[in-house]
Amino acid sequence: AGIEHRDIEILGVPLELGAASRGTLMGPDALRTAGIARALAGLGHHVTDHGNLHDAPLADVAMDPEAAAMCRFLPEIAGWVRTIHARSCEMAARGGVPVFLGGDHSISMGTVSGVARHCAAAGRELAVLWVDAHPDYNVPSTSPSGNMHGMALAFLAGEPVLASILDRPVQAVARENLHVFGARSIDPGERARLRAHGIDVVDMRQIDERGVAALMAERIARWQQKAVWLHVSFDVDFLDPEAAPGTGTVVPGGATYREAHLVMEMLSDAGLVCSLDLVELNPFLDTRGRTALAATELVASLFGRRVLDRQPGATAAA
Ligand code: 4U7
Ligand code: MN
Ligand code: MN
Ligand code: MN
Repeated sequence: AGIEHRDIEILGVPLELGAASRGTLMGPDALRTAGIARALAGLGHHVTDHGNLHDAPLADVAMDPEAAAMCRFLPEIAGWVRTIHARSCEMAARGGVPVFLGGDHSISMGTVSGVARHCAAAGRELAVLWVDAHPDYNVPSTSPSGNMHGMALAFLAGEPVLASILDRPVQAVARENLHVFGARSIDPGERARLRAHGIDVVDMRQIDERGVAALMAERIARWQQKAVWLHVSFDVDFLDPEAAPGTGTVVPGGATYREAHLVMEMLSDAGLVCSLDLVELNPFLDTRGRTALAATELVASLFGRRVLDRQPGATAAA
């Protein structure tokens, strides 16, 4: 069975100020060195690399001052988010598959909000799969660090205190359409908010107990029923530090290399993914490109690479 060929549009977003450690600004270039565009083109896709976004001007953010004081590099990051948002919305509207190479995870405030704006205009329901060791659901008052990559999903859920990061109304993603997958580090205030909001969080224990296949099959069935636009936001710290040492917030007990591929393969079979973030790669911390290469292989799986063709009906049972 052949794969469906798609127009893939790559945009590098070299932002690092949302994370505690410097170096994710080299992420897009390391992924290019690892051969991400070649791998996708080799699968038959039409790939356009738009290069990297440039430094954005500082933004004036009308946030409550007490909250703003808890957000590190707020004017810088809001400037980037506004620029990313405009580009993302434009890319989504062109009809290809936008692929954003980070950059720390605060870029997703722009990428996903841009896609969300397009979906609202096009009448598509948006679902977001946040593949990550962390839910990134902090608000300024619950963040232990003030680092904005830990607040990205809360912003996308429409958290009012963060809304002024964007210079236009935020098209919030419905809470029932937010899915965190792979969590194993959640802050106390963050946990309380996730529970209060009823967010679907798959932690590593569930993955241990039930396996990736059953958990993904359940979610895929729901997404297919609703014919959603699925945006995947993939933080490389989902992977165990053994498989992906090149990131600033490693947490032990992560997904194996194969578990991560199975997520991608199942998503690819389902044909649901319309946009992707690949974030938090820090080449300065990497070991001989291991994390950049692993991430590149995972993206290839997401866009159709298979070891063997599968027979119709050979999909995993829930
Ligand atoms: B990442 C953290 F306290 N929760 O808010 C925080 F543990 O994009 C980490 O998922 C956030 O890597 C990690 O600073 C953000 C911390
Ligand atoms: Mn993250
Ligand atoms: Mn993370
Ligand atoms: Mn991180």
